[in-house]
Amino acid sequence: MTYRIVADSSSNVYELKGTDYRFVSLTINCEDKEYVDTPTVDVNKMIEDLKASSAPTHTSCPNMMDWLNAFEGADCIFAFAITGNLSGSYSAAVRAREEYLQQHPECKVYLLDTLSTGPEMRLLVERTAQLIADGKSFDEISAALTKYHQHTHLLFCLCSLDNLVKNGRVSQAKAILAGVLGLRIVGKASAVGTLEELRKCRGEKRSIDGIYDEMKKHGYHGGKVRIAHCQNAPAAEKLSDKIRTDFPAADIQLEACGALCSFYAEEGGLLIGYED
Ligand code: X90
Repeated sequence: MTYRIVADSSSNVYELKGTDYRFVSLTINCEDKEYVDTPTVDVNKMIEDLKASSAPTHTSCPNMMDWLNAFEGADCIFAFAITGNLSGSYSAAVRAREEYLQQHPECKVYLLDTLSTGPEMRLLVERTAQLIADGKSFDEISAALTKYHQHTHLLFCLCSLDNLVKNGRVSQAKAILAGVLGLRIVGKASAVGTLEELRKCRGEKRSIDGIYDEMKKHGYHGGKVRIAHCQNAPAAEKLSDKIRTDFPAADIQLEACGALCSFYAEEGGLLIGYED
């Protein structure tokens, strides 16, 4: 019995040591350039190139065949997709699961619309790897994941919503608010997998304080935290230090956003996945 974990690249998980793991890429397109989200993308250069170009930029999700290829050869699959409310990745994965189960009726596919992205997806992937390592059955793991998902959350802090607005992922009205100089939008992935604004903060210190306040308000009490930043390691470290003053033993890890998350989170952006 082979177990495999598959997630789309919005999770920023490109490899998982000791686990049969595959990712399926989203893509960023600008004029004649294409950035397929893999760990080899030079994200800093991508951001510079996109800044220098005035052409419209858009993104595209993996298609059914991308997911299907990632499933191929495994008996039991656990698959995680970016919120279906903002991307077609989950729909493509649904079709891939149907196809895969038709071709291999003996196989099993657990597929989750994470209603989220980035580091919350990482938490789900990591938990899955742990459950597999613990020798749990497909059904036990599926039930545990559905339950665990109720206790994982995503917050974000963004300095700009430009790319989200330009690509129709949040309304223009929100963009006008975010456009006010020096304001950062702290928000969360809503229950239906959309961006929900929680507060506007001026400056980095206030926004880090704001994020941590929101975490506590939403039930954080020392669980795992994964922070993905777009060219903003210092802010991620400050948030991590702040959490550790209350919870010195907390399992916190920081990472740089991959291509897709960097494109939408934009320079300075933070994505925070945490357990309540
Ligand atoms: O299918 C596609 O082309 C991809 C579209 C993805 C759009 C959203 C990406 C968001 C990345 C931004 C802040 C956190 C958002 C919370 C989501 C519920 C990160």
